[in-house]
Amino acid sequence: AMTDAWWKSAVVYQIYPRSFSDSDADGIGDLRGIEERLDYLSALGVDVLWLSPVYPSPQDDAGYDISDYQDIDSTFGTLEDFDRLLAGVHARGMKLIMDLVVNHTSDEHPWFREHRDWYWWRPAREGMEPGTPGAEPTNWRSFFSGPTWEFDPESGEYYLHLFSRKQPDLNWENPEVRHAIHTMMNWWLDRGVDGFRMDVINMISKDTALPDGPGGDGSAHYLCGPRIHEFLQEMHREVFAGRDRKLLTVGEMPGVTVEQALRFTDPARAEVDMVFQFEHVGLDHGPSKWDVQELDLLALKACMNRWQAGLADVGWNSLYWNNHDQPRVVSRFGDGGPRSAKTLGTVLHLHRGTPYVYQGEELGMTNAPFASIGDFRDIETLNHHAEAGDGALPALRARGRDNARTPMQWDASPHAGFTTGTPWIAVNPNYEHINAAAAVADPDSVFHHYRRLIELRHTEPCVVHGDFTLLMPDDPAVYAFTRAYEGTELLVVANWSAEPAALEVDPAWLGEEVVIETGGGSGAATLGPWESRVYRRS
Ligand code: TEU
Repeated sequence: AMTDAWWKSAVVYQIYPRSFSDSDADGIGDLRGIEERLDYLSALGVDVLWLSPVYPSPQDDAGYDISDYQDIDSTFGTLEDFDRLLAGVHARGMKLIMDLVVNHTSDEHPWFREHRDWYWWRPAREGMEPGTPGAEPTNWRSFFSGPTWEFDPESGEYYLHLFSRKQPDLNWENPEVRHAIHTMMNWWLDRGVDGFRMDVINMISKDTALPDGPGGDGSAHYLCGPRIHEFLQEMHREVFAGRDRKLLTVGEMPGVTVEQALRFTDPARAEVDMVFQFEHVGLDHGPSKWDVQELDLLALKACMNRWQAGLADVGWNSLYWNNHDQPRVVSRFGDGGPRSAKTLGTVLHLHRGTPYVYQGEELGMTNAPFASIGDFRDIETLNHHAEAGDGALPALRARGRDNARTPMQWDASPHAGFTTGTPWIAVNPNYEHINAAAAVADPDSVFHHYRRLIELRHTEPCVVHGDFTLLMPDDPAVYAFTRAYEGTELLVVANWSAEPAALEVDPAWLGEEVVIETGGGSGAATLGPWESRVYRRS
């Protein structure tokens, strides 16, 4: 069986390769560029690297539309480059997990032409003229705007795509599909890869009747569908069970609930080690992510508390604020400045679960100032703009996925040292003061704060195993909680606001050792704006 639970004390760093580091001046990050930065990642102290997709792809959805699962897109390099990178990662005692995107392939994958029954094909709706609006087999809407069915004039039928029309959904009901995926996964594990982040993996089981959904929302018929646990348990048997080395699997599961996550991550069920849930990153928008709203800290504290309590005894949490789909948390939940970046990091990393650091989060990288629609690159954003027009620009700027995809800011040289060519997307102009070189040189930087948080997780068992108890649950500005394990207690207090805040905790704590802090306080019982502290007593 897999060597259990090593990942409970691990920290994962997500690399978005196209924006990380460009070694050949084509303006796009690549594998050799990552290899050149391994010492930086090692210095930060992370244990696992998660690479967003680097497989051959037409890049319709930035590589999440794969046309060959067992090669490297020439933009990023070659399989030899990959093997050298993997060796470099392992030589530094780190692990590398790949992004597994198997709910759908690219429409340019040979499978789409060779195996019609590996996908979802349906005739037009009863009594409707094929190819006319409204004739789609279901009323489901795509994550990228428009219907989830693309008409194929040649066959007179439609194929299903929950995402872009160039991302046809695989039909997991077909055992040939499942076998082909397992074979591919084993090929990567045999190559030395240490596991997978599984893209929208809770969408692979659909209600085969493909019924309509309320107002076009078909999600009840494709999220955590009837055979999802069966498929994941079969995958575990066919791919992971026989291997006796430290592996990590994390399932990305939009819409997953605590109760469902308990089943997915219960080790006795042998499905996945942890999941990415989306409740906390859904609290500051309406039914659509473009309905921008302010975060209510009380709702966030209640949500995180529910996930901590729900998986306290069985199962395991992932912990994230950022990824390549989310706006930069320091701009979204913080005030854009370094102290709030440190405090958001402290709050997240002191929860019980495995933390994920997204490239640049450790520098306090911020959302970018997209002046016009021409500055954006992401299909989700461009399709929404095509529907909603320039009136949507403020929402696109606040919540567009490109905020996370501007180039990693390495130093104050042109293009932030990301490339000596022309970057595929503009570098954030604030790179002159927010960059890795400056951060590594400044002991008070966000980088060193994250390094200390990671070091604390590696040295303090209470961070990994400690029971979580939320304090001051009704305080609208202070996020406070304790962790307790085998006689050691930690108290985390954070002022999630721009105003000083009174600290209503047992005063005995205020004389205890402070293990990590941001500074900026105005006295023991008062937290300064965005100030946080972690006390320890045993
Ligand atoms: O994202 C899953 C997903 O649902 C996202 O579309 C997310 O909910 C949305 O973007 C929030 O704004 C995964 C990948 O992370 C994403 O990059 C891909 O576009 C998507 O699946 C399809 O592969």
